[in-house]
Amino acid sequence: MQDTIFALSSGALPSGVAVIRLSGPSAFEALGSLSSSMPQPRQAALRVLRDPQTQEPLDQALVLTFPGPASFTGEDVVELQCHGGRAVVAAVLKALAELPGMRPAEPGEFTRRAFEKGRLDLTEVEGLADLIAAETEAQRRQAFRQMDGALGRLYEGWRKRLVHMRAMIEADFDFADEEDVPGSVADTVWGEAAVLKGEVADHLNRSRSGERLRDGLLVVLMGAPNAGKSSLLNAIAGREVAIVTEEAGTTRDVIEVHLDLDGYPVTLADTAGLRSGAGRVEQEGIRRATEKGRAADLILWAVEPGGPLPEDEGQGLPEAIRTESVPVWIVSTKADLETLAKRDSSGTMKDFPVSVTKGTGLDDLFKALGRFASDTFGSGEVALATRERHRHYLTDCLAALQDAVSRDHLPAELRAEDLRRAADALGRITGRIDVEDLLDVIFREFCIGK
Ligand SMILES: Nc1nc2c(ncn2[C@@H]2O[C@H](COP(=O)(O)OP(=O)(O)OP(=O)(O)O)[C@@H](O)[C@H]2O)c(=O)[nH]1
Ligand SMILES: [Mg+2]
Repeated sequence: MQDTIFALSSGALPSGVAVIRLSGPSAFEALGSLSSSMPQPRQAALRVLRDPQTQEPLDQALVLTFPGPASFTGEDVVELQCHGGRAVVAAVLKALAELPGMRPAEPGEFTRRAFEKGRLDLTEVEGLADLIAAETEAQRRQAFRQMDGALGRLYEGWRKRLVHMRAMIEADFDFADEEDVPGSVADTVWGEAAVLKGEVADHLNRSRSGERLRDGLLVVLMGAPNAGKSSLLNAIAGREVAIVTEEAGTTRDVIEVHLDLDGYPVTLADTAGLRSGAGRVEQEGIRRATEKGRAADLILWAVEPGGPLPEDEGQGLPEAIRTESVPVWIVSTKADLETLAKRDSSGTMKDFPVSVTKGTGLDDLFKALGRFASDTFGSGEVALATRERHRHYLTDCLAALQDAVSRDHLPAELRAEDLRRAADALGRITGRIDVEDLLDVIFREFCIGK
């Protein structure tokens, strides 16, 4: 018989209310030991919670019961809504721990039980983790959709189509000798497989944007020393995050701030100014800056009046970044100092004049960044793959479909095996198939009590 687990499921103490959750076969019995009588299922009731040994009152709480299997975990679940004092919660948790069959929950264990009882598939579990971690509106929307099963339904729908295709091929073998089977069923199947292949490929192409939404867009500030990068970072962050001095070569480490731009998550990174002939520490800073720039979704090239442009050899964007073809915008800093001529000689880059001293131009830059983010993430209406894990198995699925469709010189049995591989890859994303090794990694993301 499984242990009954319990944990504080609400946040840090002290708080107005603290929710302690119990799940497992002894959950109702435990509630019976702490309080006088059981409430109706799923109806809140006020109860005095008492120490089972001394009968001393511990707190007065709203209690709720959710009989399995129609509960979050699929087991009997009890929720105690206590007062959120540290000593109150400690006393209730201690009383629970002393009851037979009860033990504190591991991180993510409630959700893991929900998965094991088939209440959630793995994509829904991941969506739930993302929902708890969501910091911006767009992240919340994406996570909610995934927790609600949008991604799982998409993959499950594809998997069912593959199972159907295989069944059709089997049927084709069974009835091959009979006269009245029209044409070759198999031909239709390979046509369907080709259509599905196209859908998977499209979905995979968009998956980067789903992953980006989880992690945030990376915008990197680069430019020559003293161009005003750190001043810009501080102005955007609204606080003194980075050190600003008139000395060239102030910033060495990469300094990141997390921003919420129109609901989209953006990480803005300040980096060391690029120049040759720098000392050892600064050189390391420049190496880190270059590395960051290569991973960027967008580079903001800061240039003070008369400073170097991205395309300038030697002082401009390092070659290693140019080959990555990251989009670059120019931010013409210190616009208060002189009237700026348009300085992008090619005329293809956006150019934003800003003055941190006067506070001008920042709004336009903000708005453009917000548009950049919303263009990158799209409308957000479709279910997107959100993790490397999804992309990995989608790639397997696509390769298997490619084999199935292209290997038309091989017998149908072998091509049907390709379809099975494609279906299995999808099953691994939803957790229908053999993912034991992954579970610890996925559930470890959760906090205790979820
Ligand atoms: N007049 C004027 N001065 C500015 C403006 N922005 C920055 N500065 C000055 O320019 C100098 C360099 O600014 P930083 O923000 O440290 O420049 P940086 O690009 O981060 O420099 P490094 O970290 O050395 O690469 C400082 O003295 C700032 O006060 C501005 O909008 N107007
Ligand atoms: Mg700096």
